[in-house]
Amino acid sequence: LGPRVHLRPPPHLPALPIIGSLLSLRSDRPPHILFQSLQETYGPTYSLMLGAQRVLLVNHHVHAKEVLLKKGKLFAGRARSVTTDVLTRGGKDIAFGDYSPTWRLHRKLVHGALCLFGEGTASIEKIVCQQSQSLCAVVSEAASRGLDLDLGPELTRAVTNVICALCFNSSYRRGDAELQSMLSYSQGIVDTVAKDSLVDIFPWLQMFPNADLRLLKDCVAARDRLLQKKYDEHKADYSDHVQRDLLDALLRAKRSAENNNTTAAAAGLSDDHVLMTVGDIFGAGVETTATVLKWAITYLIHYPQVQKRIQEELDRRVGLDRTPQVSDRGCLPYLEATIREVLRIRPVAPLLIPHVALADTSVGHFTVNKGDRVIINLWSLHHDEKEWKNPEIFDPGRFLDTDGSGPALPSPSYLPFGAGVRVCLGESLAKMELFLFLSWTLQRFTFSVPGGRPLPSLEGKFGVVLQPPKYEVHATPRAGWES
Ligand code: HEM
Ligand code: PLO
Repeated sequence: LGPRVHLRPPPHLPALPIIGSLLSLRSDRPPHILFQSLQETYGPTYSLMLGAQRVLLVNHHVHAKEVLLKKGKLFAGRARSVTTDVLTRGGKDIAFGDYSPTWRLHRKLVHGALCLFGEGTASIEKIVCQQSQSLCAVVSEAASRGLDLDLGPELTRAVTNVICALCFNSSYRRGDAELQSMLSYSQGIVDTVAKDSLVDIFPWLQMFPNADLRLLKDCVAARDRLLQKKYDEHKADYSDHVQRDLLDALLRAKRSAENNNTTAAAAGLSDDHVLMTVGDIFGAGVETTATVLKWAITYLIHYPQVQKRIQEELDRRVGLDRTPQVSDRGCLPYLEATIREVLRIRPVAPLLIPHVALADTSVGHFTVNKGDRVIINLWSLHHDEKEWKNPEIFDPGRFLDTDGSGPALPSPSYLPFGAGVRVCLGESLAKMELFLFLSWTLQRFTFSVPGGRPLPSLEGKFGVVLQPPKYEVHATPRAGWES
């Protein structure tokens, strides 16, 4: 008798024909919180039906790691949906593209291009420091004129310029029209794509175009115009001898396949694939990092004592005579712990991107069928009361070792970037950006809400990324940085 004998289907929510478990999912709470609370009735791993689609929900780290790491390849598939197909021309990108040789090739190409840039990470560091400098100049200018500022667009411009440099070897000035258009189409996409909106649950609803789908299509069209323009420019002055950016790296791979008498399409390097890969990196590079920076500032405003302790650490370890650099990371453990805590308490992608089982398999003692979707509820992992004391309290101290001198990983229930074959491709870039942008700004400014205004909400707006609210901050230059 093998262990398989004990396999059984997971507990499941009630389901009706056609509408599936929709009646049990009616709620005014966002999906990650609803899925977390359903554990009380069904246990940490359960299944439900979205229309005719079976979905497995995983709310505990042991099963999450079985899916992502131990059986990573078996669960590396992605589902198609109406909205992600609009965004990615039918899954021709990395994040929403199914497991395939093409997907693997594009991950490898991006990874290689980002590493090349990194050569000792010096040149990415230089780009991020330039943008930190420019960000600080804008904040300083507002502060000197006594103006409060919505930091959101400023942080977004800074991270956009970093990813623009890496993807397209270009950057934007404040107020640039193309940047403005990018900010607004990207928000439109974040608001509409991959939400398990009715269109995604009932594919036949697309015959009745709804407002979300219209908005998404318009925003994607605007994005595609921008991507196409960059692509045409790069093709026009492409050279085999210089690789300026990610787009050049992809073009080089495409040319080399073509020189070997393989058609670009056969090699997985059609124009569509190249454009969608750059679109992913550009989109992921902007929306994720900008979102975390906004959450970080929001929490620092709520917890001024944390802000003060980071600044004291900066004063001690970096001082006033120079700006922070990547090599300071090791000696600023409290800042590092704060970044980890922000990523815990408000994970950018609280449900990751749904995975798909590529074969019949199992999770724990539960059977999983080929084609089932698997949603890892990162929110549940990061708010598990057995793993995290008072999970809704923001406390960077949890990520410090006992004597407070170095960072620590207090629980295995922590996966802000996912894990395994589908792990985030931008983890090290994102961490470097978070560290540099936060250390540069906190060295110079103290952030607070303008006098008399309420603190910004910590609730977050659920979508393909979990977004903080918009609000204005007051920046006070620190001693030695008054201009
Ligand atoms: C995927 C988190 C920044 C590129 C993911 C996933 C998570 C994640 C949770 C999904 C993993 C899964 O489905 O199992 C984050 C966080 C970031 C961040 C918290 C910032 C702090 C970035 C950046 C880039 C990027 C800067 C681009 C350079 C990607 C890509 C995927 C991905 C391409 C899809 C991977 C695949 O499906 O094979 N990220 N990410 N991310 N991320 Fe990130
Ligand atoms: C963000 C809006 C852009 O206009 C398009 C885009 C591309 C890639 C997506 C990203 C959006 C949101 C965050 C995603 C990323 C791929 C990986 C990343 C989903 C929709 C995460 C956090 O998983």
